[in-house]
Amino acid sequence: MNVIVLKLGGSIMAKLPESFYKILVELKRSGQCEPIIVHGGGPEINQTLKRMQVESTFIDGLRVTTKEVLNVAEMVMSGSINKKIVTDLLKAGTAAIGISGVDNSLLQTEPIDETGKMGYVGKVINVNTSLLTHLMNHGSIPVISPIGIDAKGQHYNINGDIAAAAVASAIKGNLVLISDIPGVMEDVNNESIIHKQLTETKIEALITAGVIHGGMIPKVRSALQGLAGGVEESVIINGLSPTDLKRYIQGEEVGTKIIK
Ligand code: X2W
Repeated sequence: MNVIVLKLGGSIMAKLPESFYKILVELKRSGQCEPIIVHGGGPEINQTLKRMQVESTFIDGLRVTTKEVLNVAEMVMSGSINKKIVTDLLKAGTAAIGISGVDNSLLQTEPIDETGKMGYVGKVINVNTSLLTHLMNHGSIPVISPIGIDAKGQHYNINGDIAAAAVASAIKGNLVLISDIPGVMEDVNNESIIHKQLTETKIEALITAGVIHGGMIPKVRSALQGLAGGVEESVIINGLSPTDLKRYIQGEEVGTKIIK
């Protein structure tokens, strides 16, 4: 089974053209890939917290998660965002089932940081892949909200890129991080080039040089984490050009491939 784990971040979801889901469904229907979607929702969580006048802070790109913030993250991601993606997939003509990492303990989680300074932020220690295989065998695309659960039943907020890398590692699929740019870009002699392949050493050098910055940092780090965890291939591609997804699945060189 050619499983691909697609990560859709909150900022790209609002901009994705309808044809993105249509092309994905066509690729699934023709047996070219078996997709699993893991989503985020950072901007939507920010908006809701702002409306509720709850402050939130980030440490190293991760949201410090109090009980109140956790409730909002779960409500927003496992509720409206998850069901919006399921609806878009149904409209594109496929069966899709939205779940969170809590359902059947899909994402078994532990606190990411023992000192407690991050609050309820989790790291994935195990993925219940049998649930995913079951859903795919029934012809459905699993759509996963990155909320995890520990052995005692406590829920955790997990960064979407980290959750996607854990799912891809566990299911031995390819990790496809959908972005709103064509890949990792750099200005060379006044020309914008796309890095077609990046190794860990090159990535660290580009981060130090400030070429890779902001939201691209957790993306490339998750891609590397995925590779370390057994993912065959990690790639960053442009969701705004849906044919890029098709070209990637069909073996063409698109976006930025992250290799060991
Ligand atoms: C993220 C989960 C959402 C996310 C948060 O609360 O924002 C942590 O930082 P994007 O849209 O993929 O960035 N969780 C722990 O990852 O959303």
